[in-house]
Amino acid sequence: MDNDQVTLLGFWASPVAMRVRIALAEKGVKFEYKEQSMRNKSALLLEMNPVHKKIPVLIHNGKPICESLVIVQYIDEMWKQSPLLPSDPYERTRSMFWADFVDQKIYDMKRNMMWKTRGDEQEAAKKDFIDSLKLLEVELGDKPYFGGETLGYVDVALVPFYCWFHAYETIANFSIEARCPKLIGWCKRCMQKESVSKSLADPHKIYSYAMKLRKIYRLSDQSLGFVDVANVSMEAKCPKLIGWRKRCMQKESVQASCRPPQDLQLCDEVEEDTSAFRASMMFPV
Ligand SMILES: N[C@@H](CCC(=O)N[C@@H](CS)C(=O)NCC(=O)O)C(=O)O
Repeated sequence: MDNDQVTLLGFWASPVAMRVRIALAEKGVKFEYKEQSMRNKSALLLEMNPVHKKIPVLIHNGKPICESLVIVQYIDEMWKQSPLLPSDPYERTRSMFWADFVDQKIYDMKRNMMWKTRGDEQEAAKKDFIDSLKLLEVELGDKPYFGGETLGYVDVALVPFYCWFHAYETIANFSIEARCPKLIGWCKRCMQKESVSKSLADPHKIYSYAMKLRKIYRLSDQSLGFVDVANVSMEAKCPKLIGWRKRCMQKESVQASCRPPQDLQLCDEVEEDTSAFRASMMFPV
């Protein structure tokens, strides 16, 4: 294990990359860090994560592991000291459920709250965000950490977002601490651990980065988006995949579970602008 070659491809402001840093620090694993550009993806990143082309990627002895939660699980299984996931199957699955909740509700929602510029949309996103944090507070209960007495998988999944809170609060004009004091208490407790404090970015740097991103987002608001360009021929682009789809559709189990094409025609008549809708229904299986 001493000869292990561990490399992390990351980006300084990425909460999902911070998860990996924390997990490695908790385990005391030495690693080489390679900062990646999000605009000009390096050949190494494209080679190591050809599917999503995203960071973080952990390269362990030449083998790439992608997706932050998968990476943290891998680290936990590979380096057994200071376990992050419980060994009990039920508790383990429960941790995975809440980590997935963080991905769906905190990571994904951050996009809405930060980049939507209209008042109503932002208010709705803020409410959703606080509601999700409150659910997490309930899950934390009276424990010092989600993992119990020690930092665990859910702690690692959630705590990186703490360094984004200042940006959310300033941009969306609300106080997370006023609404979720217990959760902020937990954030501060986590920050007392070196594995966490050394892995998180400076909240003020994150804020100015977020402001720059908002400017870019506002600009792209005025140009062509996905909905405008969705009216493409999937068959021309992906003939093999369409062949597979047709093969699947010959199976009764699939046919019975999918909307027939005439339904889509009906949708065409009902909806004037169906380009995005049609694209999303193109692969009903
Ligand atoms: N679900 C992925 C999310 C990875 C992700 O979205 N990474 C962002 C940085 S935070 C990225 O690489 N973005 C570049 C892009 O979307 O092209 C994970 O947990 O690893």
